[in-house]
Amino acid sequence: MTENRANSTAPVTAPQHSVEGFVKEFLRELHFGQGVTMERASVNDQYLALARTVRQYLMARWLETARRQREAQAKSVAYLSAEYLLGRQLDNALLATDLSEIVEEGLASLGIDLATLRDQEVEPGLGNGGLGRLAACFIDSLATMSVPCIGYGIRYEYGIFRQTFVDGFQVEQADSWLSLGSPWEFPHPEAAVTVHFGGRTEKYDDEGVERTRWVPAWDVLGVPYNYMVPGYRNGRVNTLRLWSAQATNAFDLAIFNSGEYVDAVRAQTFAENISKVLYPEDSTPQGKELRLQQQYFFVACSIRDFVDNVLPADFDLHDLPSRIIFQLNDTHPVIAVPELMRVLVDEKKWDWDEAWAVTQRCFAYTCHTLLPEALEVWPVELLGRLLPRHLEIIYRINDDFLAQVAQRYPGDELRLRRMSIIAEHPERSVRMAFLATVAGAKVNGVAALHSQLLRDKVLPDFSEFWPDKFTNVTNGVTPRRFVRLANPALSELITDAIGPGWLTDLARLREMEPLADDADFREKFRAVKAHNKQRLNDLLQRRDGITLPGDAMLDVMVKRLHEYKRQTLKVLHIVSLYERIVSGELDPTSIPPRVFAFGAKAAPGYKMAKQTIALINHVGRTVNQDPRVKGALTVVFPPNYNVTLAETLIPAADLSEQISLAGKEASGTGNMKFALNGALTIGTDDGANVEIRELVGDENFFLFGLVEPEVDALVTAGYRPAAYYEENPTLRRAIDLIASGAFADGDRTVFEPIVSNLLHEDRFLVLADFQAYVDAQDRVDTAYQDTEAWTRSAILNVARTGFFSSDRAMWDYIDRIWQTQPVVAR
Ligand code: Z16
Repeated sequence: MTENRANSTAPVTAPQHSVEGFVKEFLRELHFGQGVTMERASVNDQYLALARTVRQYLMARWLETARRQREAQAKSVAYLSAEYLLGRQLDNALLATDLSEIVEEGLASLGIDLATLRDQEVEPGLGNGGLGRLAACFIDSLATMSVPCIGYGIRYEYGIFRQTFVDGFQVEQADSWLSLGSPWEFPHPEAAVTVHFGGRTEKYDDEGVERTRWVPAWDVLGVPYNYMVPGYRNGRVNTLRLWSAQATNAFDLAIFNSGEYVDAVRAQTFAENISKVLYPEDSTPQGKELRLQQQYFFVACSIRDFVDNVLPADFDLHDLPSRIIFQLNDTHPVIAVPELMRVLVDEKKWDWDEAWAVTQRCFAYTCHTLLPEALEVWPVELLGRLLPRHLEIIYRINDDFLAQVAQRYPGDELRLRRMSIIAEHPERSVRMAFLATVAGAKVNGVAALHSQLLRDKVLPDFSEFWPDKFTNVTNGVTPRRFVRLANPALSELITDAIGPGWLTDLARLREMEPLADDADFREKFRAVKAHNKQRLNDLLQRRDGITLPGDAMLDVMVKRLHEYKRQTLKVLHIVSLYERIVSGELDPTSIPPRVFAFGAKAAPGYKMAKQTIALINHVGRTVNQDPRVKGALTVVFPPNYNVTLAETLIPAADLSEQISLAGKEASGTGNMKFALNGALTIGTDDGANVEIRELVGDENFFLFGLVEPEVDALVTAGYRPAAYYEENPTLRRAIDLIASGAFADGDRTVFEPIVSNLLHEDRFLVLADFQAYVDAQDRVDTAYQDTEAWTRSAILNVARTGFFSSDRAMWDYIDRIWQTQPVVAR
C-alpha cells in the first residue's frame, strides 16, 4: 500500500531533450498511442503521434504550474470569452519548448518531413475575428509572464465555417475541425458540472427568512476539455478550459417515463446542440435563443468550476475578490453577473448586499465596439423564459442602481430612463453592456480613441456617474506567433542585430532604429520581404492555384467583411485605376505594379457583405484577364482567410489597408501585426491606427480621410452621397462602370444593390472619403518608387511598434484592472 502510494506521487518528468529522446517517444506514441507501425503509418498517424510526443514535454510543466499555483494561493484571472481563435498548436508548442530543431532532425532521421506534418493540423477556429484572436494572444502572454490565468470558453464542435467560392460567391462549409482527432485536448467527463435552464422560481420560508429558489425545467452537463497554454520557454503552462455540452441522466429518465425510447434518445441532441456551432457573426449578434443558451452554459460551468474545484474546499467566499477577477470579454459572458449573485444569495444564503459587494469586486468588463447594433440586448421575454431567476436578479440590480442614480439626480426622470438596464423600446429587453458597467469594478475600451468615444458617446451617463470606473487598455498581439513563428527570416535578422530579448520585451525593437539608416541592413531587410513573398507565392500556388506576379507591391486587406471596414472603398480604388487605364487616362507603366490581396469571410446572413465578396472576385476576374492593364494591377482573393493563412500573408505585405470609417473600428489588431512585420499602413484616424501613427511618425504612415468629429458633423448635417458622385468625375466613372454590368458579363442587376446603397445610403461614408483615399494611394505609389526610403520607413515601423505586444497589454490590465501578480518558482 504505502509503496504504491509513494510511486503514485513520483514526479512526472519530461522525455529527454535530445534527438534520441524525442525519436524514442515519438515511436512509442506511434506504436502504442496510434497503434500503427512506421511502415503503415499515415501522415495523420504521424502528426497525431508527433503532437502527443510534444505534449509529453509540456506535461511536467503543466502539473508543476498547477501545483505551484495551489500552493501560492495567488489571485487568478478568469478570462471569460465565448471565442478563442487559437490557430495551429504544434509550432507554438515546439517554440515554447525549444524543440523545433530536435524534432526536425529526429523526424528527418525517420524519413519524415516536419513541414508535411505541420500542414496536417486543422486550426481550431473557435472565433470569428479580432475578439477571439485577442483572447488567444492574451492567454499566450499571461503564460509567458507567469501570471495565473484560466481561460474559460466553449468547445464548439464546429468552429468558424470554411469559406469556398462558387462563381465568385461565398459558399459556407461546416468546419469539422475534430474529425481527424484532436491531440491537444484533455477531456474530463468525470469532472462534468450540471447547468440548469427554464422553469420558474418560488418563494419559501427559510427559518423565518424569505428566500427564492429556482425550479428549473431542464439541464445539461458541461464536460471540461483542458488545453495547455505554454509560456515561452519559462517552464509555465497555463490552462484553457473549454466546455462541451452533454445530455444529463434526466434525459435517460425521460426515456423510461415516456416509453418513446428512440424519440428520447434523439432528444439528447437537444442538449448537445448547445456547444455544436460557433455563431458566425463578428460584431453584429443575431439575438438567437441558442446563443443565450451558449452564453449561460459556459459561464455557469466556469463559475461552478472555479468555486467548487479550483478554490480549496474550505475557502471563505467572502474573500473571493482576493482570488479571482472574472474578465468579461465583451457582453457575451455578462450573464455571469446574475449567476454569481444567484450562487451567493440562493445557494449560499447570503444577504443581498453582502453578495453584491463581493460580486462587484469580482468582475471587470471590456467593450470591443462602438456600433450600436453590436451592443447586445436580450428580450425580457426570452431571458425570463430561459433564466427566470436571473431576470429577477437583474431587476433587483437595476432597482438598486436606479435608486442610487435618483439620489444623485433627484427628479431627473429622463436620466433614469436612459440609464436603466432595462430598455422599454422597441421591446422590453436587458441591455447587457449596461449590466456589465453597473456590475464591473472597471470598464475598458481597446484603444485610446475607442475608450474616449466609449466614455463620451456610448456610455456618457455612466462615465459621469463613475468617472474612475473607465479606463483604456490598448490591444496587443503576441510576438511569439505573429513575428517569431510567422516571420522566421525577420526574426533572425532582428535577433542578429539586437539579441533575442525582444521576444519577451518587445519595446526593445527600438534598438533597431539606427539600423534604418544602414544601407547594408536595409538590403537584408528587403531580402527578408522578398523571401516572404516567395513563401506566400508557394503557399497560394499549392493551396489555391494562384500565381503572384514577381516584383510587385503587395497591398493587403484582410479582416472580416463588414460595411464599416469599407472593403468597398478599396474596390472603388481598384475599379477607378482600371477604368483610368482602359480609358487611356492612366499609363499602366507609370505606376509600380501592385497585387491587391483580399481575405475576408462574410457572416452567412449578411447580404451586402456577401455581395461585396462577389464584387471583389468579379472585378479581379476582369482586371486580371485584361491585356490593357499590362500586369500593373492584379487582384487575388484566396478563400478561407484564417490564422494559418494570416501567418504567411502578413509577413509578405508591403502595404496594410486599415480604412474603416473614423470612429467605427474599436481597435483593430491586424493593423499591429502588419506594422510589426514591416508593412506601411494606409489608414484612417481610427482605432489603434491613431496610436500606430503617433509611434511610427506621420512620415511613415499614409493617413487619409475624415476624422471622427467631421464624420459626426457630416452625418448630423445630412449626408448626401449622391453629391460626391455628381461632383467627382473619377468617382462617377468608377461607379458607372460597376453599374454597367462590366464585371458581371453585362448583367446590370447583380451589383445593383451595392451601387444603389452607395448612392442613396452609404452609412459608412465611402463616397465622402473616396478622393482623399485615392490621393493617399498616389502618395503610396510615389513613395514606393524610392526603394531605400520605403525600406527605411518599413524598418522604422518594426522598430517603433513594440508597444503593441500583448505582453504590454497584459501588464496594463494587471496595473489598471486586475492587481494580480506573477507566480514564479521559489
Ligand atoms: C469582434 O471581433 C470585435 C468587436 C465585437 O464587438 C465583436 C467581435 Cl466578434 C473586434 C473589433 O471589431 C476590433 O476593432 C477589435 O480590434 C477586436 O474586437 C479586439 O478588441
